[in-house]
Amino acid sequence: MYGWTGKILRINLSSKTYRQETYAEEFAHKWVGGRGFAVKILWDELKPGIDPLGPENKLIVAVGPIAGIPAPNTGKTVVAAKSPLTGGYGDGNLGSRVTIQLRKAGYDVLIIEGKAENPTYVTIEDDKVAFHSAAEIWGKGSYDTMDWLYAKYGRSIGILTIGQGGENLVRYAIIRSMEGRAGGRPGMGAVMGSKNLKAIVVKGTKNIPVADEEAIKKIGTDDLRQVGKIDKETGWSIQSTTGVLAWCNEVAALPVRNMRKTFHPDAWRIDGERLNEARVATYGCPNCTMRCGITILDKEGHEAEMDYENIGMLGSDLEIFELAQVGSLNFLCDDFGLDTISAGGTLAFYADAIDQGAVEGDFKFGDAERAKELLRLAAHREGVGELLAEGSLRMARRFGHNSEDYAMQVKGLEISAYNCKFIPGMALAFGTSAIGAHHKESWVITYEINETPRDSYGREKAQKVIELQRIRGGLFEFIVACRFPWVELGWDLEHYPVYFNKITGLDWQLEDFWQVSDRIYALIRAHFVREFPDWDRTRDYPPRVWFDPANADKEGPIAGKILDINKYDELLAHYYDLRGWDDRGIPTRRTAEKLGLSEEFAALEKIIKLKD
Ligand code: PTT
Ligand code: SF4
Repeated sequence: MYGWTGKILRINLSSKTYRQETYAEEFAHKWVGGRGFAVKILWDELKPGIDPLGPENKLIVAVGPIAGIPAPNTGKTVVAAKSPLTGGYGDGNLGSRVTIQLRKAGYDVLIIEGKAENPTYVTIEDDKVAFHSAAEIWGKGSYDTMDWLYAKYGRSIGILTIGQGGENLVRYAIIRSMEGRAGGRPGMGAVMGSKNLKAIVVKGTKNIPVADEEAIKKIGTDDLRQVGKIDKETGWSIQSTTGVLAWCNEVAALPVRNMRKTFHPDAWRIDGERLNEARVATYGCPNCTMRCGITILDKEGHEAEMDYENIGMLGSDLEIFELAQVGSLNFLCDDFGLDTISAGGTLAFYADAIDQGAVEGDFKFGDAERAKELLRLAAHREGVGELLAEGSLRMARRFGHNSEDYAMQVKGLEISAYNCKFIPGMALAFGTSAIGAHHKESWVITYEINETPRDSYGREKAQKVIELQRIRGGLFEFIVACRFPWVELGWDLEHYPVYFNKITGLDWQLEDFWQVSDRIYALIRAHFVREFPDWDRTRDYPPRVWFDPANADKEGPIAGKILDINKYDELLAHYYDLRGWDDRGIPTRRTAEKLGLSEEFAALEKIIKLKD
């Protein structure tokens, strides 16, 4: 088998044992890699109802067939587990040297199970796995931890680590890797922490099995150069992801004040132009020629790496418009290992709940110093941090007073930095995003605002959401590559079957990938339904406040406009129909069969009756 190493490394932290397992070609062809491998393994191996923060949960680290080869943006890795934030399948995708080192060590997948007795870190060097005491690094931030590991093992190693947030089981703790890379929004860092696992270090020396090595070397190297050239010509990485902030402000899509407002006159102070002016360094993932990580000096003088989501959620949504202060909040999230989106959304919800009288507290929008202190408290679960560490949905359920209506999340995962109070297609994208409200699955917002009437709820919007989910939540997550060349530079999708075929020796067309995407989407949905057998379509609704006329903007481009709940429900019905899911949002028996999931759905049928 080319393209895949065909090997899984299973590590048990309770017994300090490990073993290599092989998987069949059929498994590789059906699930391809990354998210595909993770969703199938977790489906097979997790018992429904387990505590995501208990030893029965498993952490999967998975790459895909094109990961790590010299072709554009192939330095990404998927981390996945049952989510402590949503209770369903959760994952994330981060740039890491682990991608290449894991492939060179001879594996496509790591399965980490059990729980170490004491704080531990694990090293994987080809066939050798060792368990080490993490006593010296437990309690340290992710930057110090990475420096400590680099000093011991050299800078070429792949590292996945957590900060204090993961150690203290903050439900939105992420996993960190090289420089500013972070991933696993739905609490993958907390799952590592729950296993007393501070870090995973990987180093490999083998060759990645490629069918046509000469061809991939030539095409991949040419294409890396080409992507770099297009980036230079377009100037995309001058502002990188933050270029979108000014646009969001202009079209009334910016998160401001817990998403109660959609634009702000001070937004320019934290936009991409200001960020580029403040730039002190640029970082990127391995195998990337359009490096997008921009760092600035934060208020305390640390280097903080900033993306749009981070600035939107820790800046405008908290009404903090001093770039260095936003940098400080970003740096703290990175060091503590907290997801910036959920951390920002949770703090914004807290300030809003205090404003609305749902709870007493001493935090106000715009108070950067207190926000920093609250992040520290959350990461250590001290004082009010015990509450903040739970995320906005659980907090709302404790506060009552209808505060759940303005907890800006779907399925427990905080909404990324796009305020959709009047953007129906993007609201649907958040509503139906596989793992909770993440923009990574379907970023339909530019299509919707630039190319369609914003107030339409037509079937074509549901179709577009699915089309993007197939590419973003599917293709890029299972072949495992960064999607930015395609999203930002218009790099043709047709390049991907070429890489895939040269690597695997197969002859797939783009259409072949969409079947895999739909299969993965259906099985992720099955995970959620298995955990929540009372599943109904309201779980695919965004928060109530986006439907509340009292919450409509009073001025600006969308003054007086708000989402219509009945029309949203019709849009959702189109989405289900196009996907072959029933009116509860569950794939039908026929769809499951078509996707080769009869066995999995027969198991699901023991929990909930399926429809034809
Ligand atoms: C991703 C989510 C994002 S998406 C951002 S900014 W973005 C936030 N970044 C965080 C951060 O930084 N520090 C932190 N403590 N928490 C953070 N949480 C947020 O996490 C990321 C880039 C970006 S920057 C994006 S869009 C693209 N995402 C990709 C994806 O999801 N899949 C894929 N195949 N390619 C992608 N390319 C781009 O990668 P999650 P990274 Mg992250 C500091 O993982 O859980 O999906 O959350 O991976 O290596 O940092 O690169 O405007
Ligand atoms: Fe990493 Fe950015 Fe390059 Fe994508 S574009 S591979 S996120 S540095």
